[in-house]
Amino acid sequence: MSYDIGLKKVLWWKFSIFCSTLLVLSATSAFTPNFYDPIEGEETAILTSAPTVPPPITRKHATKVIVNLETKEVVKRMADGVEYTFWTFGGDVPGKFIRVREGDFVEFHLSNHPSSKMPHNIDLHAVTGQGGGAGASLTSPGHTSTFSFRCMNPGLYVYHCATAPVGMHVANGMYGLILVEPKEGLPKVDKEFYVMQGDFYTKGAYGEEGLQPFSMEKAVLEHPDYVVFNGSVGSMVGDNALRAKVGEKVRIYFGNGGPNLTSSFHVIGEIFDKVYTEGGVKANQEQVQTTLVPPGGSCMVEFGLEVPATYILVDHALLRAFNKGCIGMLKVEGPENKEIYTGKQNDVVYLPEGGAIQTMDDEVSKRPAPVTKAELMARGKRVFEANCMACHQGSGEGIANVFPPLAKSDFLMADKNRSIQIVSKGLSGSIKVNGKTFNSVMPAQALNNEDIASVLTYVRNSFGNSGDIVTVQDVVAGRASAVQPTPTTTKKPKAKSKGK
Ligand code: HEC
Ligand SMILES: [Cu+2]
Repeated sequence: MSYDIGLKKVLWWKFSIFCSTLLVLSATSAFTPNFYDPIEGEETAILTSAPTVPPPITRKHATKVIVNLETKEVVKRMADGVEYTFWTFGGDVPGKFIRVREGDFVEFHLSNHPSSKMPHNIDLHAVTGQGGGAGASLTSPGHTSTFSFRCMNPGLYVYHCATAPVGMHVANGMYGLILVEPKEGLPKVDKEFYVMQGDFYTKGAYGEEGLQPFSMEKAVLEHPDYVVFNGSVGSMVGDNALRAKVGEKVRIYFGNGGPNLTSSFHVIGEIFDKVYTEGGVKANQEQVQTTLVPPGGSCMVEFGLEVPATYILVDHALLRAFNKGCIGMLKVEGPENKEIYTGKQNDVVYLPEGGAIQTMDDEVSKRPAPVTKAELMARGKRVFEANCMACHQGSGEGIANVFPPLAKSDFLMADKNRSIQIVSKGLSGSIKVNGKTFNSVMPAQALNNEDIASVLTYVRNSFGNSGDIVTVQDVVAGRASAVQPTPTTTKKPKAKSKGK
């Protein structure tokens, strides 16, 4: 008997344990998703405009982060004299930088300004879910949409508008970056910058003034007129240059909004100590010169600054840099370190054959030699325009501190023989022209005697100068008395050297 009761009791006991286990299990999966970090508290994200980055996250737990972002269509400067109607996230291109932490639960509020002509939405590459949030966030002018997502994967992600025609919304500037910081944070650096590249397609050619409409045709052909960093030509040059100091370590969060071009991101004068390619959080390459960043992609680069210089950010597809605007600057100040970089130490005339290399072709030498002043002047003008103007400028005015003037030049007019030697043999070292010191190099000009006679007659009788003519015989005699016009003494390195 007692045995029987005992068995029943044991069975009942086992059964009840089984049931309560089930209950606990089902409760766990239904109400506490503890595969994810528990959300503690709530905060509103600080959003910043390029090149500023929100401060690093010091929080050690996941939280609910409220992001309020507004889409706005604004007319802004594309280049000097050129305006464009940019479609933006937050009023600027690129859109606001969003910084959250792995595990955070983001409540995203996308507002479309009532003045917008278009509906807009947002596809965040950091989102795990339908369309990256695109469908959930489609918002008409004057409305706000809300959706939430969990930051599952740390990384640097592009976000962009995904409203049809998507290419057009992106081409008009609708992109930005969201950084999901890994739980353990990113390595500490002294300065962080936000730089994003984009290509733009305008009806008019590069530099054509006025408010430029978007060209769908050029966008489809992938022939941009502008390729820029941070939304306009010159956004980060001169007074707007990024700034840092020698000894600092910097990180650039670099994104490419495209829509079409892949960037060959490079900083002239620096080497990336570390690159986190493709927006991942693992530095997977070191000592990198140029890194590829595709449209809709990103990377982080880190480098230490050892010497002062103006470092130039470019897309190393260099015609984009020099002809379409893709240039930025990082100005670094601090003490020189000549063990790393000396600056120019010496610059002397290089005359491999003891003088200008003669490239007189037969055609030219068969032409009748100019004799009269009119003949010398006419030929001299052509020689000047082809050979001298690039440095001494169109009216011989020169460029302050770099190229001395020929216009009203006391130096030029004082000594005819010396000027023959300067043109035929080049000139280096310190000279004084109209009271101003120049200490540079003029290369020997590969000109025949007729051209030298002509150009010197021309410059000595133009731009406010007047003197006698320089004949071919003068040139022959001057060259025969060939001594270097200024001895090619070693120049002292300039006091202040500049990086590239
Ligand atoms: C690549 C640039 C360059 C070109 C091209 C050039 N020069 Fe110069 N020139 C200079 C520089 C720099 C100096 C000053 C050199 C120095 O500081 O020692 C100079 C000096 C001179 C001077 C003496 C200073 C003065 O202003 O009177 C004369 C004369 C002169 N150049 C004439 C010419 C003529 C003529 C041509 C064309 C045939 C020419 N240069 C082409 C750069 C150039
Ligand atoms: Cu849009």
